Amino acid sequence: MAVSAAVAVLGTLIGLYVSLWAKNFPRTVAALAAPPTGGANLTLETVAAVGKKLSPQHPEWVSYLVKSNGRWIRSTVFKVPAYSVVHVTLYQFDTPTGLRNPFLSQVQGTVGGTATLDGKAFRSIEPEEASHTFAVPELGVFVPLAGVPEEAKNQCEEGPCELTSAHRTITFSFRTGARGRYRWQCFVPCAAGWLLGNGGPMQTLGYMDGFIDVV
Ligand SMILES: [Cu+2]
Repeated sequence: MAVSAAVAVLGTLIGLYVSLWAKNFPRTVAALAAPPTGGANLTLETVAAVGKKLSPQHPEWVSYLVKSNGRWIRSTVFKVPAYSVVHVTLYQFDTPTGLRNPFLSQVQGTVGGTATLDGKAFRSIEPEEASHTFAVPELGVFVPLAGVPEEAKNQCEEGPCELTSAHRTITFSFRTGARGRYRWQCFVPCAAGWLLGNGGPMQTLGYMDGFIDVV
């Protein structure tokens, strides 16, 4: 009887894992066409706490959001065209956590090998200033995102954040290649309260990592 009970409990747990977590996939958001270049525009933001509206289960989790039809959506699955240039504008509302690996504080794999931070071109930042990274390892794209200073006034407490709150603006472009699904992720251990900062939102699709569907 004890064995049957244990098997039943385990079966229920596996069922819950599949139904509540493994099948939980954010909806895909298409990047907007950028007609003169034949590419696409992707507008993202990072928030220190995603908020109840966008994540009732985990309102305090750190997250990326994407702009779709004028609204901020919690999704990390983006659709972009193949063999084109994707122009990314990223509003960063979170404060620094710092990178463990300084190699990732360099801009790599973008068009021209650079990005802009608040309107100024840059090729690297101080590793401890990083709040998040936008990285697509299979495409060689790594962009470190400098955080809002800890002492900044008017910080956004929970997402979705608007541009009236303290933020940094990062822009960069990268080229896509063949069709396929490419993983992207943050490499800053930004999951506060988790072991080594790498649990929770760093491991759950829809917060600090996702996919780029090149179609
Ligand atoms: Cu992050």
